[in-house]
Amino acid sequence: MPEPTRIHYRACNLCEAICGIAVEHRGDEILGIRGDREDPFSRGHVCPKAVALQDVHHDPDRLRHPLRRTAAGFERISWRAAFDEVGQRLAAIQRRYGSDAVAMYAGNPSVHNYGTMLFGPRLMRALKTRNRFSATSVDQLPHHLAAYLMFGHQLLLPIPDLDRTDFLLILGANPAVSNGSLMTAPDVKNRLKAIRRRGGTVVVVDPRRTRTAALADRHLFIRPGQDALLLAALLHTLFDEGLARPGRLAGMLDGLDRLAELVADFPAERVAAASGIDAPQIRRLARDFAAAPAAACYGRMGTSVTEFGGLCQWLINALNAVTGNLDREGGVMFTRPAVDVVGRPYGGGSYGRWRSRVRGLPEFAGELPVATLAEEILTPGEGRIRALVTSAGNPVLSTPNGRQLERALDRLDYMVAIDLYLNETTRHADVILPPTSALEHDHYDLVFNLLAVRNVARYSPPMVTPPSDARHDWQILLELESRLGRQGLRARLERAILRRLGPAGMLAVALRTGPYGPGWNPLRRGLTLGRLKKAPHGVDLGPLTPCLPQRLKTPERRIHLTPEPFAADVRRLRRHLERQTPPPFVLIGRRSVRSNNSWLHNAPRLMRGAERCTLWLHPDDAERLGVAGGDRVRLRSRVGAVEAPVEVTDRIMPGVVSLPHGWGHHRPGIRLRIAATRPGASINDLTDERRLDALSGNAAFSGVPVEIEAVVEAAAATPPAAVARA
Ligand SMILES: Nc1nc2c(c(=O)[nH]1)N[C@H]1C(S)=C(S)[C@@H](COP(=O)(O)OP(=O)(O)OC[C@H]3O[C@@H](n4cnc5c(=O)[nH]c(N)nc54)[C@H](O)[C@@H]3O)O[C@H]1N2
Ligand SMILES: Nc1nc2c(c(=O)[nH]1)N[C@H]1C(S)=C(S)[C@@H](COP(=O)(O)OP(=O)(O)OC[C@H]3O[C@@H](n4cnc5c(=O)[nH]c(N)nc54)[C@H](O)[C@@H]3O)O[C@H]1N2
Ligand code: SF4
Ligand SMILES: [Mo]
Repeated sequence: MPEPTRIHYRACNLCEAICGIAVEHRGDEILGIRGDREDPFSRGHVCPKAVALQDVHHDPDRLRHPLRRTAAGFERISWRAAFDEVGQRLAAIQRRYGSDAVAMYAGNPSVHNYGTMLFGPRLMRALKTRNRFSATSVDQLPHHLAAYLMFGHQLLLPIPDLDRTDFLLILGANPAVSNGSLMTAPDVKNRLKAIRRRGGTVVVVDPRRTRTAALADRHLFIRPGQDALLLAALLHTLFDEGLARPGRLAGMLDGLDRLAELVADFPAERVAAASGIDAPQIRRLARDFAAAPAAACYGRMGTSVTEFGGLCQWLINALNAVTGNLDREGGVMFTRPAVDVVGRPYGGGSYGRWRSRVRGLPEFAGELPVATLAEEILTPGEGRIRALVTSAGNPVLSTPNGRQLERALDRLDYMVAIDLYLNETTRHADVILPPTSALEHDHYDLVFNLLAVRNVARYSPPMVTPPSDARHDWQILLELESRLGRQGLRARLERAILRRLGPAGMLAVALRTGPYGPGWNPLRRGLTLGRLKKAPHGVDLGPLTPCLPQRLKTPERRIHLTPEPFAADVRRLRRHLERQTPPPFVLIGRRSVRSNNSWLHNAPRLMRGAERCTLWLHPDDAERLGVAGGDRVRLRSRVGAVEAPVEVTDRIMPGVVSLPHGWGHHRPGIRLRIAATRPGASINDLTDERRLDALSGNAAFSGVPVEIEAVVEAAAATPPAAVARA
């Protein structure tokens, strides 16, 4: 008898918007994916990427068995053989060279998979290595640093109260394309439009006129990497014009006067030239922000991945606090998720407890900046990294100077990758351990419920049962931990219990003991996993509510407005302002609605249409270089060179060029047949591992100086993809 057609409701886990989706399927075969109209949070919204869940699940290139590299290429091996080999090789390297000889890198999909979230950190700890890395240090690390130093916990991240704000100032974020980040807000475009519909204002500051800018009242072009100057000038204006009014926060703030002193050198008139925004515009922006009944300043990637990422996130928090908009309805607020990781006694953060061996970069929350990974492998001496575990990451395409990292990976004694694909990074591994696809496991948004503009909760069961010889990420991680971690009776018992509980059992306990749970009292009602299972469209737990000072994790429950590391770093910003000699061209990135970092380019439906890996160039610059749309140019930075076709557009500032990240699928030996047909070039063959936010160690992708030249006809014989500098 043919299987009946069913509708399976779940959360899309591809990006931070966590849209509810309805998957029509017959057994394992997916017939269609649409938005779940009954989801109270996402209200039927989906983006073009949702279908990738289907494409990835059915992708013939997706790995379904462990692979081992041999001289003749990768061969299939059993799970047992794979685990045995990995366990023995990593243990032997640690015995011989010490724990730090094995490094681990966790990529972005880790945070979209609660099994990985619960078991990945355990493996990291079991390895007892100081060489832990993740995509955090090419992304939101400055946000965590600011939260840790100002509010006492790295995850106390202020979230814009999007649905109630009267004034939204967006710096370096493009939610209309990214669907929001550190601001989980499905259907974000309509939420942005609603601000203006109710009489509010949206201002976007970006070196590109983005799709988000198109939805705003005002768009200001800014020179890449200069947001810290703009923010300092906004605060300066507030103090200068008597507009600093923290309101009910006044009694919880430490350092208001100090803040005024620190921004004293940055009047709007002084930063105008460097930022590219004239002084009256800056002053007007500060006044409008201060005058709004409730306002939220929100800065994301464009502010975070700069040389002053830490200062930016600090100044953004300060701007919100000084105007009384922190912890205010319609301002920026803290969430109260059903599984409250902030309430736990551990994991609050740490800073600078140790430094990286080669460059002395600071640890944050137990991790080192990934921009230093390659040199930690390549630089000889005691403490050199000799083996690497990657989990859900593609650092060859996603971290600065990917070419250098490729060279480094070839120098490792051993590498293991937990990944769905044989790609630019995992091709360097000795063993690849592929987990189940998203539809084969259950799902709960441990991270994004913490970052959502409303308190919500939703549990998604697996849609299909995985094949009997498949392994989930958490099972792979736990198996490795059991071979590499402590071996005492207690440790073994704990792992045996966790193996039985799995992520769902752990979730059940966390929900029961969480802020909405009944605890262990059988008579009390409250949010349990059982109740979530009966609510396939999710449960709405209400809007964000003020929670300060109770929720602060600083010793005296006070807000530190001027933590010393930031105060000291202002000196660097001052020097930067004095030393402005802009290079002829600076490079920034770009995201596309139909990409997801590096890993959805094998989804056939997302790859249709025009070439996307193009270089955006302003018409004046195109004329100066003598190139037109479709011509190829060569870009050169300190670390390398790539070629790309030009797209001429006035949606970018003169002197600024933009190339998307996540491309460069021309590398030999990968198994991504669709991606390889349109490989594009990797922007991270140009980005520079030495350009960092010196304070946090976050990569400074934005504003990389580049030289550009037209590719002359004769050069057409060279391969169309990227060419590394010798
Ligand atoms: N120049 C430049 N570089 C950037 C950025 C930029 O804007 N500009 N953005 C940065 C940002 S914000 C981020 S987050 C990073 C991302 O950096 P990474 O996380 O290193 O890269 P991704 O492209 O997300 O690669 C994810 C990998 O995980 C695999 N994968 C997908 N799902 C799963 C799963 O469920 N389990 C396992 N085990 N594997 C899975 C995919 O096959 C892929 O290999 O890139 C950063 N790099
Ligand atoms: N479709 C799609 N969605 C995604 C992703 C994806 O790859 N594709 N990736 C996901 C991930 S991992 C993340 S972290 C989020 C990121 O989410 P966002 O931060 O919203 O996304 P970006 O497109 O990186 O937006 C950064 C913006 O900053 C601008 N910018 C660059 N330099 C500067 C600068 O110096 N100053 C200012 N003010 N602006 C600058 C860029 O032009 C860009 O518009 O998106 C997530 N969602
Ligand atoms: S916006 Fe994000 S969560 Fe929503 S459907 Fe698209 S990829 Fe999935
Ligand atoms: Mo990210």
